[in-house]
Amino acid sequence: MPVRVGVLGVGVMGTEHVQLLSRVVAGSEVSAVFDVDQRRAVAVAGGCGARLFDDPMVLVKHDDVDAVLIASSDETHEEFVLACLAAGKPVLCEKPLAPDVDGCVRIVQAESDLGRRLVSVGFMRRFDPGYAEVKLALDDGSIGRALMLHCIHRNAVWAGQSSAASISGSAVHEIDIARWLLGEELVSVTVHRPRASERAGGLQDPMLLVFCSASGVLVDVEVFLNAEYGYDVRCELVGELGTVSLDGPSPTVHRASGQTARAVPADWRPRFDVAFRRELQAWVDGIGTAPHGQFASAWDGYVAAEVAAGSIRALETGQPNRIELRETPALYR
Ligand code: ISE
Repeated sequence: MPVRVGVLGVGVMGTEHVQLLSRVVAGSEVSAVFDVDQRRAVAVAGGCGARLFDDPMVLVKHDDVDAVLIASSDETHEEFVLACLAAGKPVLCEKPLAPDVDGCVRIVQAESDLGRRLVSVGFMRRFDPGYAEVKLALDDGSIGRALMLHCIHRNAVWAGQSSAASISGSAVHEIDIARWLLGEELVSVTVHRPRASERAGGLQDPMLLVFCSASGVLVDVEVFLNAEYGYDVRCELVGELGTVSLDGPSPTVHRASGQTARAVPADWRPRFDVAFRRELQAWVDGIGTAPHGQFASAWDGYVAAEVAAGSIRALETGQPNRIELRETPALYR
């Protein structure tokens, strides 16, 4: 029997997930779809043979839904994840787990009270083959102890609401991947504000976030969301014996007319295509058994939100900020 997935929200990411779950991932089908935009929901449900729901809470509880994928707008995430926990159903929630730290804490509390792990957060970079190799080079000792991590996060265009939103929506991926790669927490942050691009509509773009990890590794992150030329994510981990870095922005090199060229993807979907496939396959494979250890848990979702909130404070005050985390509940230790 395939795992029957109900999808809440079929905008850009939800539609992408529906296509992968119904056509690419082995052992899954999309059985139910909800979206606030009925026309969009009808089109997506029709394309994959799913049943259409006009109430997300009815979808979550329905017997034809074994697991739920949340790709709706950020402000709905907490309510939907809590409903999945109440129904005892595995849930994969796109980042952010909740729009603010308190919402994440409520989810962590609800899952802890339940006493079993059902929540995974869609930090898909953990399933990217390039990042996996960076992690392996650190874990197998070949580059020695980590000293510095240099990260770049560029979007082609971004019409965001605020400079803070570029931290909570984009830099948050760097926060999660830095914790995952280094296997330790980020304990302080400073945010530098260079001259802003005139194309950034008054937002602070670019910005440079500098974190320090618990053991003293320095992590610098350039976030530049109106970089114009394409979607470009880079990462180099510097160790005592060598360095390891992502080779990007795309895997293929063209040589013609006396030039060497690599295409730059337009956005994160082609860049992380393999990661999304592997993430969804791992999630489907883990349903009914234990969640795959590579997934960000609800606790990781909380920590990412807490570090992002600390970074936003550092952006606003211009001062270094210490990041204090709550005590890790037993379920996540
Ligand atoms: C977008 O919302 C994402 O989640 C992408 O992964 C990220 O790289 C991009 O900057 C965000 O705007």
